[in-house]
Amino acid sequence: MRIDIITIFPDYFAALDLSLVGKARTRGLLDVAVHDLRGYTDDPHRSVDDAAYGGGPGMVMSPQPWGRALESVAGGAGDAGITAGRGDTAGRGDTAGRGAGAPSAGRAGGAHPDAGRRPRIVFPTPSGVPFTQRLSRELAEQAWLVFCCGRYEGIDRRVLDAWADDEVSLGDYVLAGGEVATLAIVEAVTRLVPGVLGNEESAGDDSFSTGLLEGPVYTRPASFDGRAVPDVLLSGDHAAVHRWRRVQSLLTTAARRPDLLARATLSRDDVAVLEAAGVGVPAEIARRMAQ
Ligand code: 6GU
Repeated sequence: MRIDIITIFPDYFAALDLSLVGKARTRGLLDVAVHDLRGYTDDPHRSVDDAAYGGGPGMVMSPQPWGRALESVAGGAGDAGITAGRGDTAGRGDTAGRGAGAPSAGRAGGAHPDAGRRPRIVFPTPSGVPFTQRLSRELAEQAWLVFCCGRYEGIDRRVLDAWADDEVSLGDYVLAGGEVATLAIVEAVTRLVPGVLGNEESAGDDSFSTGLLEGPVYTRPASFDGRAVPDVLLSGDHAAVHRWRRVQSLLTTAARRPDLLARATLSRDDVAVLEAAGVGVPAEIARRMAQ
């Protein structure tokens, strides 16, 4: 997978040298390039923002540096000023008629194998749609992602209209910019790329892949500070361990994210566990169970 990141703070992305992502880069599974937006300015002050039309506090990121950066990084993937937004009409995966994406400066090895293909272009923003494990899985199937990190009050709308495939938010709070959000999204996506995690199975049990939160986990020692590991985990009874984990998952989800329970696929046993725990089973589930 190829990942390009456009930002005014390239240093944030030093973290991508570490851990799983760093290892995957070394092993050639990921090709990450970070581009400084100020490198695409044409004034001596290398300015990237200006006052908002219509007034109000805060600055807006100017369209010209973004246009130049995206033209350079993503090639002919923009709509070149055509009226409809890319997200509305541009066919995903449609590469026909789009210019070859020029490999970015500084990328080793000359022409990239993905040059000429169309990237999926993501703008993290608190005004975006929620970033979920489902979207993470979808992005993990792409050969090429471009992340555009906004700052200040946001990026001039015309840049997004021309280039954005996805505008995504991490949650209902406001970060100072898209950099930390991009790091989070890159980590969530790349660990789903085959070969990156190393242990392909562990992604399958994660919170959200089952629609429920994961319950607690334990390792040695069996007693720590007077706190014992639940007996069942030491029993060697795999079926009992499996049942216990499902119960913990249900109870954790009921306590912390009851909204997820309403959408999860629950068995009759699951519903019985929740009722025995005195958890109100969502009406929608109870209705489905009654059928
Ligand atoms: Cl994606 N960006 C910013 N700036 N703030 C956020 C966010 C994204 N998601 C939640 N808060």
